[in-house]
Amino acid sequence: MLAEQFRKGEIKRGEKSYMKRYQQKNVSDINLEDYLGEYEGSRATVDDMFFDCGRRKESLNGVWHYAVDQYDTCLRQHWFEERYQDGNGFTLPVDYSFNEWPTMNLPCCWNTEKEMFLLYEGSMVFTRTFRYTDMETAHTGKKERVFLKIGAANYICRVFLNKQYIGMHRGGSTPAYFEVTDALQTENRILIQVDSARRPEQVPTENTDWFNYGGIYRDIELIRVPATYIKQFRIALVPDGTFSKIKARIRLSDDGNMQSANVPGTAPLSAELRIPELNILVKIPLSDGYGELVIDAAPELWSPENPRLYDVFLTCSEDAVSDTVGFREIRVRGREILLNGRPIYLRGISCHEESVANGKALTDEERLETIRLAKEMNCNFMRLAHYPHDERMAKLADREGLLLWEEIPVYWAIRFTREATYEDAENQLKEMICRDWNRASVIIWSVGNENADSDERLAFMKRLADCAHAADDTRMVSAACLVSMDKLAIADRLAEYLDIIGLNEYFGWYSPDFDQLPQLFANSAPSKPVIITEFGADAMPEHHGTIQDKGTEEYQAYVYERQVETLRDIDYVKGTTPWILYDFRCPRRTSVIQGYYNRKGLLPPDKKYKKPAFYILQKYYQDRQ
Ligand code: GCB
Repeated sequence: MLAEQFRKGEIKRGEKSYMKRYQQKNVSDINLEDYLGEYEGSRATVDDMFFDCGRRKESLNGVWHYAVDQYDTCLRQHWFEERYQDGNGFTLPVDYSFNEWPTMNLPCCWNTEKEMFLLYEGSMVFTRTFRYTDMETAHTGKKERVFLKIGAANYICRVFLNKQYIGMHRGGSTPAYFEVTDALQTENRILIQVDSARRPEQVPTENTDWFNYGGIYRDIELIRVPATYIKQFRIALVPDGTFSKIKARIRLSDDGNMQSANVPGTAPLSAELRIPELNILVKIPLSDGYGELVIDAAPELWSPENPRLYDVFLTCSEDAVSDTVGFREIRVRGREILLNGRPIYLRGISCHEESVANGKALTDEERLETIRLAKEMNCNFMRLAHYPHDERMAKLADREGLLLWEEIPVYWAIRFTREATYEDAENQLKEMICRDWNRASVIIWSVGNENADSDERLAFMKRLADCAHAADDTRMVSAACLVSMDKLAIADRLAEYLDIIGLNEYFGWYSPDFDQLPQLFANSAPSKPVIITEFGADAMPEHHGTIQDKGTEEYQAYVYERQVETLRDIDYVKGTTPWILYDFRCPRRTSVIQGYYNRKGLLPPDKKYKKPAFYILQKYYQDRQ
């Protein structure tokens, strides 16, 4: 019956439906090679993101059914079409049963959910049902638009709703937004396939020094907006050294048909900005869907010591958003970093996003614990390595008063000559910038880490640095560079395109000769501030010995002592983020002192106590306040 209807052309399920392919090519899914090709379209990118702070959100977190789908059978067989329910006589046995599958509470990293998933990399399929009521249309007669936001899914996710392919997203640490307005019904079945496989052309590539967690590990939400909505809302202090102007920029989702703006006799379209505590209530004129305004204001400046935040509200016709923002100025003058016009030393620490219990899907308590530990060490700065952490982290840092470095996973040997890899990296960079643009705590965008200085890499990373500069004129751009061991100097050619030079050096560990460290600084004459973005040494928790014994807490403390002794006197070093706050899972680390963990933490993975090096850094930072 179905086949007959297909033959007669009475049923169309889209160009690439399983049945159609089956009939046209006379092959079934088992003989399809390019089964992925049809899931490349409708890719969610930075262009699909929109400003969502202060918006009404419906959470789809919670219980989802799942199946481990090692061979991508879901994609090959079009499970999302639910053919067995069609009632149209399809007789093949089916290889799935959504409602009988086991369940998992999302968001989470599957690796920490079950022991058998710990090392699993590949595809998993998640599904659930949910109800949707179109409130807006019911009450006002106006059609609302609905978007699905996935806070993060590592690395690729593909979304299907009510038997339709909605789209896909690449990049494991930035959010994906999909419009689902036309696919929604009252009763809905959603299916999300997540693929955590490491691949050489991805960003990062298959080789990193951290654990490859899989899953949908950040919030899954539905967001409702009016037909035309506020797509972008950026607000910051004007970085002109006067601390007396705030600039707001607004972009609508289209050219501004929110009101009858183009109809003669009606008021021109504008947005209304309100910051009650600054007595600001202004209209921002919009033309072609865009408007910006510089407003005289004297906000109390945000700083780690005084993390003053203001509630801001923006409305435009039927749409309204809000945010809580701090106003501060960060810039570079010569070899100095200035926060609110005053030189600052960045007393930092590097940090991965991980806990033993939850992998990357941290709870807010765990994030706060990280911030609290940094503050206890007298830090005013943290390097969120090596990929964008959850957006909550920057919101907490805004509130708690901690400056942040945010980074994309352009890590080690990326496929620098492959244009699609560049586009992926650039998209991740723009998504990170777009997501956290209003966060006062974020002062540096980093475009990569420890990439060897080749011509191809220089071209790739220069493009990224230019892109970050173009996207944001209120922050600094940096990268964590390698020491040039040939010259024993800071000589990375990328430095020319950065505002601040990040430098990873491991004297006392990978480079055993400490005396080379002062020599390195003597051989270098950077024209910009330098942050030592990494130094450190492994110490197995509670493993003791003398300062000759590598891998002991004593040796790690000795490395910290020698490092700070040298670094404190280098006038162009304007900050340090040693490697790293706590030990983290790492498949590459197989030695007996490591046990599949990178042990350079100042705390063990469970953060239960502090290794002695913690106190050395704490003391150094106290002296530098
Ligand atoms: C580095 C990397 C970092 C590693 C660290 C190490 O230079 O940037 O990701 O984990 O060294 O421990 O070797």
